[in-house]
Amino acid sequence: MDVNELVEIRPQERQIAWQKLEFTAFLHYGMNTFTNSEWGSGKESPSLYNPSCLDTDQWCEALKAAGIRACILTAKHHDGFCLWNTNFTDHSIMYSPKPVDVVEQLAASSEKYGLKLGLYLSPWDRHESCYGSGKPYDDFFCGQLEELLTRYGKLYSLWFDGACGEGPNGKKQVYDWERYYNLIRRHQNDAVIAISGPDVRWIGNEAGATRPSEWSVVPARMRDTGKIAENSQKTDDGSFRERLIRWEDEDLGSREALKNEKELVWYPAEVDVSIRPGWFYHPNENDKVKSLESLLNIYERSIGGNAVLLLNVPPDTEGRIHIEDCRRLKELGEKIEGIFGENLLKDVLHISSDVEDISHPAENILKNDESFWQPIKEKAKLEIILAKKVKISCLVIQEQIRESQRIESFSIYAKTDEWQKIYTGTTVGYKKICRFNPVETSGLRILIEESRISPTLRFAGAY
Ligand code: FUL
Repeated sequence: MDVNELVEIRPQERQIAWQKLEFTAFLHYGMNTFTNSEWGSGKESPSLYNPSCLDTDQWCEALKAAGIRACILTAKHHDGFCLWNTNFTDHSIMYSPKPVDVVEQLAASSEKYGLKLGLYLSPWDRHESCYGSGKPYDDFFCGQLEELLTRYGKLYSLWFDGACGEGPNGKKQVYDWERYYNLIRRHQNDAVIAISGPDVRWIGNEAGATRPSEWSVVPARMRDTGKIAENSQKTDDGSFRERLIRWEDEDLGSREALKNEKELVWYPAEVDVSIRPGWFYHPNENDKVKSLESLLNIYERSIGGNAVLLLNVPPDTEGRIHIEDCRRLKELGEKIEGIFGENLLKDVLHISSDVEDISHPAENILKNDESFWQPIKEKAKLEIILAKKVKISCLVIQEQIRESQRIESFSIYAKTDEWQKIYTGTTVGYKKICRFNPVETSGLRILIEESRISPTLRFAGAY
């Protein structure tokens, strides 16, 4: 693959809008919440679903406190129990003691709180009798999907799990993915289709592990739904949630990795990880909510590692987010605000670069808009001189991904008595959070050492 072809691979508008959300939440809630399990059999009675004080406003409030901008609800998990008033099955909330449409409630709450809404609809359905029969199940699934796509306003993501097993009759369904995708594009063209879908790539583990070099330009074969299913969870096994990135999946997008590929795509990564050990709420995990330190670390490595963070926060049997999770989310939000609330690159005396291009000058990186710096050279240096010294331990940089992903390696220097190297990195992409030992500096240099033709930077911030 020639380098000119690499930079021709660019994101769709829906992928850019999704990436800009940065911090999003998963809400695993449903029958499993009430049976204290992770995977239901599909044989559970709807009478078991009975939240005592369902409050989706409270969910949104808890998420907002952390700075989360969107949420994805499990409208139907593998057990087939539906959280909305569907016409296609009576295995739903409508036949439970609490016949309240949760999708409708959450759609209203998320609108009220300014959160985007996405839905998880498990293709694998352990309850539905036509599962595994081919077209009849595809009709059933598309019917459900269409209800979700047309009744609850604008959706930002449709999330299809790779997990797939046999149905109640022992048969396995061969999904008509193209038909599902067409239906989504028809009704919700701005929504991304995630995981078993063409727009958003699963990072490949559920433990919050990330790659040091995360590329959004990857081989088209990564979208193969068969492969995605193969790598997904196959049994209800807690150890799967702890598995990290396998070494053979470490490098998906370097020039070396792509050199023999025939077709490439823009397929950016999403990190899905739970705030607790399980995806669903379990009372015995109330003291196992991840620490602030661990969450902040995941936040910085994922969002600051060219990925979107999808942090799972499971509502409990009352139908509320548990107080422990609420506390942690609030602490996390305060911490993030404390770190990233004020960009210390405000009093800039002088900004310059060694290769100037008048249409994309260096000062564009100080504006928080779509404009960008772009030297017409693979290697380039950008220098920022500050009016007074600042103490910093972090630099955030962003490429203009509309121009593809180009930076392959870079270094950062701080001006103490002399210029001192404080960081070396590889990919940047949508956002890179570069952490280093605290340093007092009156200037910064960003050296782009390797890039694809001509790199871009649209933002730099020091904290
Ligand atoms: C997995 C599922 O099997 C889990 O239950 C959970 O929904 C997770 C996000 O995806 O594949």
